[in-house]
Amino acid sequence: MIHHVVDESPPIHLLDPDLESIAEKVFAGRRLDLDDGRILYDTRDVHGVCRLADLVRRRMHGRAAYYNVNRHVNYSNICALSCSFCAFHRKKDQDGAYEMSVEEVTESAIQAAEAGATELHIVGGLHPWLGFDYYTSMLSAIREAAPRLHLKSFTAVEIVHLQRISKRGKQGFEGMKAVLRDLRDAGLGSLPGGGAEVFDDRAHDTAFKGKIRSDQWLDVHRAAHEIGLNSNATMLYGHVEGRPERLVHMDLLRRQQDATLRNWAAAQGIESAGAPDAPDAVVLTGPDARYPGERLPMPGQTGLETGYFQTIIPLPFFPDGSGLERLPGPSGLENLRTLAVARLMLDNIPHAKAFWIMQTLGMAQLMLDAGADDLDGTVVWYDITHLDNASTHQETTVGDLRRAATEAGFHPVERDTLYRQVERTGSDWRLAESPKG
Ligand code: V47
Repeated sequence: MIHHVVDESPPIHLLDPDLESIAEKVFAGRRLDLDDGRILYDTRDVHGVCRLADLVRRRMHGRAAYYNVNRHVNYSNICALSCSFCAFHRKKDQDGAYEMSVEEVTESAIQAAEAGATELHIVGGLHPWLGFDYYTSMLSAIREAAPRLHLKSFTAVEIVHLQRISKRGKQGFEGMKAVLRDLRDAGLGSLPGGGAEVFDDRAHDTAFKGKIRSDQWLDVHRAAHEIGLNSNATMLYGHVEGRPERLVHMDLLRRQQDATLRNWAAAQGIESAGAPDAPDAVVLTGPDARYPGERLPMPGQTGLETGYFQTIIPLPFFPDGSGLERLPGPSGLENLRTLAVARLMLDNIPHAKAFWIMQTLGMAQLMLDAGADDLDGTVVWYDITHLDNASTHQETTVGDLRRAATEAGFHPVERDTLYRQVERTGSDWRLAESPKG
């Protein structure tokens, strides 16, 4: 974690008087409630919302704009589910269906490591016949061949699938933890935030029927956090859900993170971090000199091993090629607002990511001024959206990401998956010394 001196804040001009009581709370580091969230979504002063999110972002991260050097590998698109929002899945005999062998995945990992990647993001469909062994062998083969690569792998729905096929016999939460331990021992470093979609049963039954619901998604991440793995959280929006469901989604993530950070603080003997009018809340976004050191478990810290949600990643829905092609998808302004609202509401998740692949690099650049502190990475072979489009295999260079951040007035900072600063010369990299004191 990198400590930042908070810049002198320029005054914030709000055009909507309804935003003033919210601004007071933000200035004081108080928690926003769901009614505040509704106002942030309904106000015409979307730029006022962005300014408030920017204040919070600068308190936490100064002018740093994080990115990483990463690669995505989708080991198979064959999936037992057929979610209507997803353009990626195929059935076994369908055109375009594929699965990679452990050797092929490992070869991609070696190439990624040789190109200087620090992270491999590995996800795939719920493959109907690959055994549990395939997954553990994949992780351990990569760890053997490319030991410095952090493996951010498998969404919560894949973990539930792996629990089913692992034949470990343990059910429920303890079974999840056991499977996660097996995966961790094989080389798993953290969980990506995918598959959360939106935590609402009606939207779920329309667009993601058959996929795990919010309670199971949250349980998988809680299990990961309990065994010391960090994870991210996505929110897929702009399809069949509405703004109120997005706020519920944020609230559920926020509650779970409160409990995780509270338990960690109690076990460390750290005084309760409660916000003035919400004693159970752990608010990281206030004018608080104790962030991050006394608010978050730091990587490598000895003592209680606790993971937590590192990053909120709002994902705008892409209708093309999906079963919901009739829908228009969210507008640019809605994307900007949703990122800013997520930054303000999710006051206990340290990072907010503008995933440039889905937001576009130009929009991600604007989002740096509206709450985002992370652009994701250099990413090659991104297949989840835009599958049949020749330009689907998207890559940006470190130079492009750094230029985008600098042009927007930020300091580009390369990070590893756990947000530790990376120093790099070409494909050679090492972790920077963390600041003392
Ligand atoms: O879970 C699927 C989404 C997610 C569509 O953790 C779609 O650092 C838009 O989770 N339109 C996968 N989105 C991507 C993901 C992710 C990406 C980058 C970084 C991280 C991280 C996580 O993509 C899926 C689903 O929610 N998705 N189909 C679509 N048509």
